[in-house]
Amino acid sequence: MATITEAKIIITSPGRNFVTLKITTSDGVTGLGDATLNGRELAVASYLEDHVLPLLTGRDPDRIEDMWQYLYKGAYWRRGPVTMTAIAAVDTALWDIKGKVAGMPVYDLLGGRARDGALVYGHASGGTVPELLDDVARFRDLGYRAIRAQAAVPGSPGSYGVRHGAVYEPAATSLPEEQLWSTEAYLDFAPDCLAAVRERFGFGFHLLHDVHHRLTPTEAGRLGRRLEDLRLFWMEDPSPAELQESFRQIRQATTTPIAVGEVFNSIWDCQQLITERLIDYIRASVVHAGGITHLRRIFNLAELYQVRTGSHGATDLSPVSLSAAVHLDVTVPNFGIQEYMAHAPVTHEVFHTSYELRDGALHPSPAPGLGVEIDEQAAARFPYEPKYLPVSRRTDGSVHDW
Ligand code: KDG
Ligand code: MG
Repeated sequence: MATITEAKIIITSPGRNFVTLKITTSDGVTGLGDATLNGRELAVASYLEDHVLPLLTGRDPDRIEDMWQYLYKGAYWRRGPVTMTAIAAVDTALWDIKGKVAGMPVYDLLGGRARDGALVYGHASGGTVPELLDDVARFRDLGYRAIRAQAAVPGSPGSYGVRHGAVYEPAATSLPEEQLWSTEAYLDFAPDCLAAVRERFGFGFHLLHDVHHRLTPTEAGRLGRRLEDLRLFWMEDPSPAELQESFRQIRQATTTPIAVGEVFNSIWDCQQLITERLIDYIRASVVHAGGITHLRRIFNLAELYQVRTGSHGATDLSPVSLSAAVHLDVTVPNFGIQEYMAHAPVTHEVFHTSYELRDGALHPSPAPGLGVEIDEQAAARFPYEPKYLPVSRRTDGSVHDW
């Protein structure tokens, strides 16, 4: 029996911060897991380094489910983003190893492909509506069949999702930037802005929009109703979702499809949302929801309730978890869409990937495992840089959801 002989954490910042777990077995097989928690990276690194790595040496890398239960139940303290991201890293690395040992891509270990590739959506944005329209045109020219549209709201400088450089990167400052937010200005602006996209480009592609947790259920219901004629693929994170039952109010107010879950860590965060069909798409990710093992459980529950998948895939999810997501996406019957924000070219100096974007879909490679390798020498050239996500404040100075 092979055993785990080495496990180490690689912290690197090629374009942005990433925390990666690398596990090596006695047979010399290596596996990678993403452990990046944007703005709180070192907490997960310490959880792994100080409390998990000492438990791994000598264990059987084949027993993925047992490892998951051991780390989850064995900690006594359950759930939460730090714990679940750390478990995800171990889980993902073990699936990578199992695939390499079997000589199979992870999607074959998961039952084989149910589709050729995973439809993705790209992120169009603009400081003004005309700029947004130009960006949508660019994504259409690149062959994207689904596009998220965000624009700066006049009078609300803290608008979410507007790219300033080549890559959208909200965690950009060494202390949190405080941004001004006006819900009133947003609600006046968003319907006209999204209507302008449909007016110029028509309905021959999927249009998505991210509210980023900034509305109350009443406001979200009103927005969803105003957007109905635009036939959005989804309205994302209309309200913070700690109170799962509050989504019933949004649901009753509008037929605009609802997507939620990028900040969820476990199946219990979305149990009611799924089983009462309060959402249409579940956005939990491999890295923040306990790895392939636990995300598959969430997706399987969702399948029973006709809820489809739409995994989070912003650039703070490393190429390792993006690849893991795509392997899972192509196997589950209830796949909906995969978010894809291409990483900065410098990120690929460290992470060598093999998935491919073709015809608006990501295709995992048939290479054994997850098909991602890390260049540790390159990683050492990009030391960690403390970076925080912004904080939103309303016009009266009080803190709002970012
Ligand atoms: O780290 C936070 C980002 O991942 C998040 O703001 C991105 O909302 C997001 C999205 O939909 O990609
Ligand atoms: Mg989002």
